[in-house]
Amino acid sequence: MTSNIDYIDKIPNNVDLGRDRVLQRALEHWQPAYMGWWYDMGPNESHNYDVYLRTAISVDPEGWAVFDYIKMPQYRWGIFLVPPTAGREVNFGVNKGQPAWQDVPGEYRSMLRRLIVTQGDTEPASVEQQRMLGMCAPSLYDLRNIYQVNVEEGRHLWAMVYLLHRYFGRDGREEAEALLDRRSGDVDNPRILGAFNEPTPDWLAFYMFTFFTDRDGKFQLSSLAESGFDPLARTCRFMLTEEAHHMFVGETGVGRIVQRTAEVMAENKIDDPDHARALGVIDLHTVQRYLNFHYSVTLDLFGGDVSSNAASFYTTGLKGRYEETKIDDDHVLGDATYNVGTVRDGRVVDEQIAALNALNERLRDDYIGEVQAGVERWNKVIEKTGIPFRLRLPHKGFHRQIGNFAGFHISPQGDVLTEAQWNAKRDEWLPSRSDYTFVQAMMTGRVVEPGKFANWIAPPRRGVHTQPIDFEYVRFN
Ligand code: BYC
Repeated sequence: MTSNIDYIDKIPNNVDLGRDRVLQRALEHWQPAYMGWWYDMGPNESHNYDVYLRTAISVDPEGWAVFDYIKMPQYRWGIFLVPPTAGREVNFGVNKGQPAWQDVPGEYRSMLRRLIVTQGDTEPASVEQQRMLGMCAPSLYDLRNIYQVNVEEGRHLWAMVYLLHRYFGRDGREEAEALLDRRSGDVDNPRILGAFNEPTPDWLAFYMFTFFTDRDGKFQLSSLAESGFDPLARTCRFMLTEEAHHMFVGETGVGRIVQRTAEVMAENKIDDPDHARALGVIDLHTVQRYLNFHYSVTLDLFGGDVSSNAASFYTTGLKGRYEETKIDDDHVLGDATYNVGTVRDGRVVDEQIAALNALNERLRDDYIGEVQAGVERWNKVIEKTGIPFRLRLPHKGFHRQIGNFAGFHISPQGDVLTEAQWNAKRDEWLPSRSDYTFVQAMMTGRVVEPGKFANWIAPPRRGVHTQPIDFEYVRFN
């Protein structure tokens, strides 16, 4: 690879890249590999499009969201940490009260690296999962939004790779390379966490993913933003500003789909949601099945309900709870307890365990609270049209592969069933092959006329940034 390109100039940053020769050399190797990955695994056939994107060129209010047309391979994937807080301390665990670490504490090195690698692995995975969706976008507005999400996931990968290169030496560089080698869904070299190996085959799945799974991103990043390892905390804080937009895309995307369906049902005086399909919209039962799938797969991302890993991450001060510093307790959790669900004698029951071992479950519960509020907002959209249907979150134990509920067959209502009973209902509860076929058949071509939307989705309330809805968000050249 040629190394006479000035990568440092091309990479907006507030980490003084230009002064760090070791880091520069590492990035000179990694950057071309990243671009190779983007050309192979980034959004399909998009490299020559001009896309109206926001780019972060600094962390201050004027610089973190600069809008302009850009070709995605020329997007300036920058490295940003929020400014340091003077006197910041480790705020929890056995090291509570020590100055926050500016370098990797030697005894926690491998644990910390593993957290950063796991976080980093999800970012390119999501781009890979979504790479074909541009071909069937419901509008230029939505096409631009998915591309925005994709370039920012790319930037989030950069954020983790910066930490690996800057703080972990040779094994950090190896891990950074491996992040570009694994592939979502690959049998031999898959992504690390389950949900990131599932396909995202259509736009309903994409919106569900950005609503549910990106929100796991928010809660995990928030916990890492509490880390005693200050560079990680500061990196994650900046990533969270971008994550908010991804969840917005998901929430409004599903919201616009249910709005369109419910409006068409109301106009045509249809009571039975199953009859909506004939009118070219996605029936609400199918939306519910997608919801059940993405919610349950995302709940697994929080890890086991009882986890000694999570206890170690916390005790050492590497990964906190959601909004750790706002919680009013001792931040050590020596004697505290927490309730986790489990199956006993064929029923779901609560079991009290040491709070330290239940930190994954606690974060999952924080997440569920926020997700529930979003589902209620979707239901308000349906309610306004007068259609009586309501979306629901299934029971926490439904369709779980990780944790106490894994291996059991639990209905959306929380009943423990036999495998045969569960299988008999499977297609009522989760998207079936025919649901996917139906949804994908609706999304065969993309809508490219500015201001036009596919029949199955309502237009958004407003455009991007200061632009109107019929703005030419993508130019195909
Ligand atoms: N799939 O002790 P346990 C985002 C493994 S999303 C497969 O309960 P732990 C984004 C686990 O690794 C946020 N394997 O787990 C969203 C462990 O393996 P080992 C990503 C799983 O460690 C959208 C074993 O099972 N960030 O940013 O307490 C688009 C025992 O598990 C899974 C993070 O996740 C699974 N679902 O918790 C783009 C933060 N769950 O040790 C981006 C960093 C568990 O036996 N990661 N396992 O080999 C962590 O904090 C933790 O690794 C986890 C797991 C919370 C994920």
